[in-house]
Amino acid sequence: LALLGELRQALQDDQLVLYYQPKVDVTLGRVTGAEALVRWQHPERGLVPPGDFIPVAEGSGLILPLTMYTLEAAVAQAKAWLDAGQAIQVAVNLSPRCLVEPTIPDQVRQLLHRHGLPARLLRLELTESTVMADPERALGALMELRNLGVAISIDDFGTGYSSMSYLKRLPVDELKIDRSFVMDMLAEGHDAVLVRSSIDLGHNLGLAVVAEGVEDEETLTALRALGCDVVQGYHLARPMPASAFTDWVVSRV
Ligand code: G
Ligand code: G
Ligand code: NA
Ligand code: MN
Repeated sequence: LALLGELRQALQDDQLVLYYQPKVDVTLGRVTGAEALVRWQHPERGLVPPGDFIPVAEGSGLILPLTMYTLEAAVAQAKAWLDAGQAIQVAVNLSPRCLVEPTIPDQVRQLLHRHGLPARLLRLELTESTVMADPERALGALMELRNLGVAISIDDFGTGYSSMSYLKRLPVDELKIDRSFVMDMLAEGHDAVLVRSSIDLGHNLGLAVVAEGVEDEETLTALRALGCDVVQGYHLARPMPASAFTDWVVSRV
């Protein structure tokens, strides 16, 4: 595969860049963190979205070095923000393959140590389907990560099939409602019901609940009324380069 070879080269040539999208506290409007979203700055094709190359990396072993690359960049950025006086927690998406890779927890531990970043300023996002594909195994891996002090989210909640008994046992502290439900919640009664029950479920399990895909003020108002904790979406801000993120945070206070 030509793309795979190019992607391998891209890692060596530092062509991958992280964009950051703010996560904002619903009641106070404070920034609670930044989700790191990778893009490929391709010399000819321009900015390539992750949907065009993450699946290719996942289909090969390349997802592991790619993930270490994104983790390294995100941790370095969080440390730079911290040194500049902003404690911003960065969230990195982990592919299914990474969760079953036994060396990941130790690599994360070393990475945090090397950069001098407090573990609580790193969050790992795993989709509901990643975790529920093999919940026993996920439980073990997540325990190791959690013991480091890293925060863990269940991403794309509502798109998979969670077992309530596992959800209760998983060492996670945040549930992110998938954007497909949030985006249509004002028009689709079913989606509104799903959003509301996910918020209640999350709270009953002691988790913070994030709604992603918030695209307008009306949805934000509805989520606030439902007691949602954190929002993320184009209405707040689009994913942006680190320097723009820094400016955005500063311009809000
Ligand atoms: O940024 P965008 O909306 O195009 O992201 C599309 C998808 O790519 C999302 O599902 C997101 O979780 C995934 N993604 C973005 N960055 C990363 C990454 O660094 N690692 C993995 N595994 N997935 C990512
Ligand atoms: O799969 P994951 O939850 O990691 O997806 C994050 C993706 O959602 C990123 O690709 C990001 O660009 C996209 N995204 C973020 N906010 C919005 C939004 O308000 N609307 C839409 N349509 N996509 C969004
Ligand atoms: Na995510
Ligand atoms: Mn998601």
